[in-house]
Amino acid sequence: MQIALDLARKALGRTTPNPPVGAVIVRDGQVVGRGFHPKAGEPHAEVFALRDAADQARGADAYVTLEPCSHHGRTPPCCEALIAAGVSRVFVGLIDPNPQVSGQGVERLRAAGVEVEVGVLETQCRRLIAPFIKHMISGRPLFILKSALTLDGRTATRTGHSQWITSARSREHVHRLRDQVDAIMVGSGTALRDNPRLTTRLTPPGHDPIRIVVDSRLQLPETSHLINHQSASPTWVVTVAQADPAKIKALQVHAGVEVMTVAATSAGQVDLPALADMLGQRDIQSVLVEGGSVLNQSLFSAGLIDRVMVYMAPKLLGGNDGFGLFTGQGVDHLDDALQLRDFRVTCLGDDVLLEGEVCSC
Ligand code: AOF
Ligand code: ZN
Repeated sequence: MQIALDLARKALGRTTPNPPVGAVIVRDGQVVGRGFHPKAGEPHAEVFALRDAADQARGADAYVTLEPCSHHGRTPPCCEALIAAGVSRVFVGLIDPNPQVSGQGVERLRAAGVEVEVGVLETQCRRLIAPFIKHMISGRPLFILKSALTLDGRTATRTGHSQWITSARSREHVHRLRDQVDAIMVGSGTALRDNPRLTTRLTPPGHDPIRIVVDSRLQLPETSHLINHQSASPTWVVTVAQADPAKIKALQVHAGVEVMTVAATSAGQVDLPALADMLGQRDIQSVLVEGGSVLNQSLFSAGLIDRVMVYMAPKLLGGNDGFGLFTGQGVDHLDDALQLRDFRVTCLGDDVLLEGEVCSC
């Protein structure tokens, strides 16, 4: 299953609206077939693994990170392909949350005499497709709050200096993350202050996520890299319905820029739950949030943070006047703290990546 997970990860960020899935065929303790789902519309992981295994699939075991499908979607059902190939046992990571499948794949396999075990490396398999699950269940994307922090919990010095808190290795890790998500989002403050490109810079090149700027007052200048910088992916500027039509028009003339309006809160800010619904309707399943503290706080207050990824560097700024992950007032009581589950710690050279899940998906 670990091999199947690694195979599935090859297509992370490329399969939406489908989940990334990996499959391995094992015979007499030897891997004889490997496959992963490369993108929606293409065959599923099992089909590639069965093709790879050819005749050796008969009587073999299959390991699939997600329940084999039972429905006719863009492609025919994988459970039938496994049955036809004569596979004897199927080990499944987790049941497909898609109501068109949801247990029926396993049922169909068992009915055909195939032994099935569900829940193999379930936590890892679930985490891998958390964006798909979140979107399937709620119609909204999974929001990943990402930040670089000093050991004393700051995102920038008191003067706003923030380049760079973490090492080159951590920053490359962030580019891998950008490569694996559907969209990347910042608030207008960060867009103005840092003038980021929000593209994926990797060798070999990765894919650029859709760039989203939350900009209630349409402050983003036309000179911003997000408006002018060439990317294969568009920039979506999200504002409120009351925004100045002349400003909207001025931004929209730029190639690859789309201005979208959503409902406003009573304070005249973009209503983030409404934005989450709109992004879900556009099949965005994962959004990497790269600040700043105002947007982070609004997502926190709206209960929209699903996953947290903090890159912590062994640096201390001192004082109590540096910038934090959030701005404004936090919770009063520890019982109200946002509790992360499935917490992971990864060393990246001298930095540490701390990750955890909020979403119960
Ligand atoms: C699998 N193996 O590799 C994947 C599965 O339109 P289709 O035919 O591509 O079906 C998409 C659905 O199939 C998707 O919503 C999810 O439920 C399942 N994805 N299933 O057996 C795979 N990617
Ligand atoms: Zn399938």
